[in-house]
Amino acid sequence: MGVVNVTPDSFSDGGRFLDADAAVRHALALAAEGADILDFGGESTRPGAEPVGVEEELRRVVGVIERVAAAGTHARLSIDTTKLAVAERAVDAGASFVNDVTAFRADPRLAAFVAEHELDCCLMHMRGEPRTMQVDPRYGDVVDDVRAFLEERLAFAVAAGVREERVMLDPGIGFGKTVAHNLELLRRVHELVAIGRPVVIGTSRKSFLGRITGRSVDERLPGTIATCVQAWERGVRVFRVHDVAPVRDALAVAAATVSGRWTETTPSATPTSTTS
Ligand code: HH2
Repeated sequence: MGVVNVTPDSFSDGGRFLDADAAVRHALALAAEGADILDFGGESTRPGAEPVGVEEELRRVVGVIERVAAAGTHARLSIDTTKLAVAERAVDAGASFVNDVTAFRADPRLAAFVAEHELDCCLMHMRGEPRTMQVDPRYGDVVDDVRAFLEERLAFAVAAGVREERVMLDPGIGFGKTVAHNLELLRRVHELVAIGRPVVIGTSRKSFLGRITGRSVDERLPGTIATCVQAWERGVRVFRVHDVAPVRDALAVAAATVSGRWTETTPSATPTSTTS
């Protein structure tokens, strides 16, 4: 899942793709790198972020989704929103997947909308809301608490008519969690995989990687890859990342190493040298 943030204030790439042309180019580049899902967001959820109004969120994402859909990519188009009105317009524009970081809590009507239109969705765990979520987060056992939350939200979605096969679950790395909570969730992510739905993780460039490595936000790809490979080994199959090609390569090699099977791939661009 490649991240396309059409925002001025996202934590790692805010402002880079606010311009619609740049966002469309970026989305198509991520698809060409092998993203199977493109996740478009018009509202940052970074800690402390201020909410964005419906009109502004629509203005940022709808035209971009329309243009990417018109370009005819193989990738599914996902709308990262908590608002029904945004999901409705995004689906009209070509999206078929709803990624809701509140797991249908901000707007419970989203569940019926997803059911009615037979969309796929990702339900994520978050403690509190972005403005305050990093203020002294506490859990009993973080994995048990997140698991219970995700099971409850899955049951809510199913009761609203969403087919279980259409739901992915996400522990919400960095959403109301300390470094220790994030690491515990990753170490025991197989306990969430055991719920029986595909698990999504979004560790890409997040601050806990910077806390461990001392690296700034655009230097966290190696840390991101380490978490994706480790989570893949524990059963995670969907990775929400900013850098699609390097993560795909790392996962392809990890998968080949574990299974002993691989698909022979011919280099698309053979490096040229002026001395040979
Ligand atoms: N993380 C972010 C946003 N949406 N959705 C899911 N399912 N899982 C995540 O971990 C997740 C998410 C935050 O990352 P980003 O979109 O890069 O930043 P921002 O929220 O500042 O735009």
